[in-house]
Amino acid sequence: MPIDATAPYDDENIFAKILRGEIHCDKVYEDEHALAFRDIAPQADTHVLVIPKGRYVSWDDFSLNAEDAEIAAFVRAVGNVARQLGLVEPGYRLLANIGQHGGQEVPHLHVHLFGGEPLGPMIA
Ligand code: IU
Repeated sequence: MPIDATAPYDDENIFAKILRGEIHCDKVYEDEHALAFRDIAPQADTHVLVIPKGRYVSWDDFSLNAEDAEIAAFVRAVGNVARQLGLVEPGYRLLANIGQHGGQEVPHLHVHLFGGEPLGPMIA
């Protein structure tokens, strides 16, 4: 059931629990502002989720309410993950689902990073 991108932050969502260390994840990257881990249901050879450590429901919430420095740090972290995984050449894909029409299921902002194989025209 897709979530409402403007809902208040739910501290019991699964990614909040992963950030608190209450639930295990297959971590590939972590810095002060972001965590990246492998998706449990991968849709490509490499499928990683990159999340900010701050309490943001969606891209809408993040872009409205995060400090500029936090936004910059998150964008850098996404790039760092791709470089660390060796995906820059031959390339990769980023995707963020936002709210109902975007099909967002988990109410903590996450960017999907797909790669490791030639990707079709679109992966949702
Ligand atoms: P979405 O953009 O909110 O639709 O994507 C949520 C993703 O989170 C989806 O690809 C799930 O497979 C993934 N995921 C996960 O990696 N670990 C979990 O415990 C749960 C979902 I729940």
